[in-house]
Amino acid sequence: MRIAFIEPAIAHVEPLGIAYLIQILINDGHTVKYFESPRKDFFKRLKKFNPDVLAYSVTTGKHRLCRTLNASLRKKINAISLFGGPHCTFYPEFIESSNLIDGICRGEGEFAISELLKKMENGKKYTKTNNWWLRVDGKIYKNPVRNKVNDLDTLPFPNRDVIYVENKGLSQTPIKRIIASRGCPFNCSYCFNRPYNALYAGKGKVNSHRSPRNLIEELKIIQKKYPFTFLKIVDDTFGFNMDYGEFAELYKTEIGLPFMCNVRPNLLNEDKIKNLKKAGCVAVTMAVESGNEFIRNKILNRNLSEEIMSKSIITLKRNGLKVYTQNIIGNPGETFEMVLETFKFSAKHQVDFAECFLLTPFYGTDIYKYCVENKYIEDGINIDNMSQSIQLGSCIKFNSAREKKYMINFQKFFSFGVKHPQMLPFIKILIKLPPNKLFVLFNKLYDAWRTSRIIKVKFNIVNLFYVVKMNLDHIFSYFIKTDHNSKF
Ligand code: B12
Ligand code: SF4
Repeated sequence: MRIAFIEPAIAHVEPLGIAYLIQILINDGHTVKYFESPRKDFFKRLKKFNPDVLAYSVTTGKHRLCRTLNASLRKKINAISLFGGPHCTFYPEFIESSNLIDGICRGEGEFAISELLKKMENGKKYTKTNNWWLRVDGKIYKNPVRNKVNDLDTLPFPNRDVIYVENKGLSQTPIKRIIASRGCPFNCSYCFNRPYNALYAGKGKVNSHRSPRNLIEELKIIQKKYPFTFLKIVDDTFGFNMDYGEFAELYKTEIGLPFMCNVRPNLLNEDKIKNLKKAGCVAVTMAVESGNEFIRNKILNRNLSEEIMSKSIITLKRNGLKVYTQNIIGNPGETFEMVLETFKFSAKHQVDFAECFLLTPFYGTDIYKYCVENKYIEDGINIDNMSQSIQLGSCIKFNSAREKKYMINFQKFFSFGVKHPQMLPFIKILIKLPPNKLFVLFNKLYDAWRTSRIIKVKFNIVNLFYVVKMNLDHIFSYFIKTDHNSKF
């Protein structure tokens, strides 16, 4: 069959989920292409490809763009439409929102899409295919999820080649990303992992890790084929079940490139940090989320003390690693004074970069239920019109419109303020102004500039051209009329 993966934006980060599916489908003998709809001649090229299947990978917020795009494509293309990704996993009822959605995949997609298309191709009955909610002859069939892939080494490596044909910027950027593990056992209320684990209860390991050897083999292929001078390991928590020792040995000798990854403070100790450093890790991202004990542990359910977070940051820095913190402000019941505690935590520890997001209670998460039960979500906002943005606005109700304005604006100056705490009085004046696109632009440009100062990635002139272009396209997508400007 001919399968077209459609992305309604210009990706600035490899869509690894799609890349995994592409390779599985190619192995099954299908012809697969990846298209980004804002690109030149998108429709002409898609039509020429003549797909049997239009496939979309969907997060909450992006679902609207994908659904609209699908509806217009289906007017002219005779194909079926399959959707997957986090939005579908947690809200399979999405299938009911358009009769041009033929299938919704919940959870891991590799074997789900492979089995479905094999059945379709061979003219077999396919209404009972695990992971899928399927629309057949106007009726919707709902199937449970199959067992999780427990041994990730059995999966083929994600196919980047097909993605890079469409998006040259991604191929040219020397920063490449991999996913080394899947799953996380913690229960943070705002994260998809708790409902994900509930969906898969009794159907496989909560957390699986690829072997260090398997990771190295994928990296060697990337190194051989593409510009590659810096690695980002995008797992939610890298090395949940490993001490990094074997990985460090192999990575240092066989790859030898600087990298960064996400860590959780309570899983770190001095030995693990030394192994990370030995491997070539130059920076880690550590979620702090809130400096206020009540918000952090009661509302966000982080189950982390301030002491353990401080200790981890100090040990990481002592071992020469740069530290990025991630912070969430605008939580239900949060006041601006509490937000300042979050700010002060990162400023006190002089972290290298403090990313800040506005809470978005995604459907299916515990915080979503909490917000609904306690009426914290703005009237008129629902799963279908909720924005995907965790950086622009907020759908949370606060004590006053003024407080909400402060939260939205403060997020734009958070990283700058942490680096320059002496500017806090000035920031406190600026946040009294109405939220505006200039603040958004400042935030985007400052963050891009600051991160480029912390991590020195080697670029040649060609790489640099493509990377700057790709990131500018991404930043300016916030300023043209896109779904980013939808309701908050
Ligand atoms: C890396 C990452 C990013 C990267 C790259 C995203 C990308 N396009 O791949 C960046 C930084 C760009 C990013 C941005 C955002 N992200 Co993000 N991101 C992640 C992260 C940490 C890893 C994604 C990944 O590679 N997973 C590994 C692959 C193998 O899994 P997968 O992508 O889910 O794909 C599998 C299945 O979902 C399924 N599948 C996926 N697509 C399809 C399609 C079909 C047809 C089928 C059959 C199956 C299928 O099969 C795949 C293979 O098993 C996840 C958390 C996580 N651990 O998954 C959050 C996550 C996906 N992100 C999330 C969010 C909220 C966002 C943002 C909206 C935040 C923002 N406003 O800035 C944006 C939206 C980006 C977008 N346009 O979609 C949420 C989504 C929640 C939701 N309900 O939608 C997640 C789940 C984290 C969370 N908060 O809980 N993200
Ligand atoms: S530790 Fe991170 S990935 Fe794990 S549940 Fe919490 S927020 Fe999600």
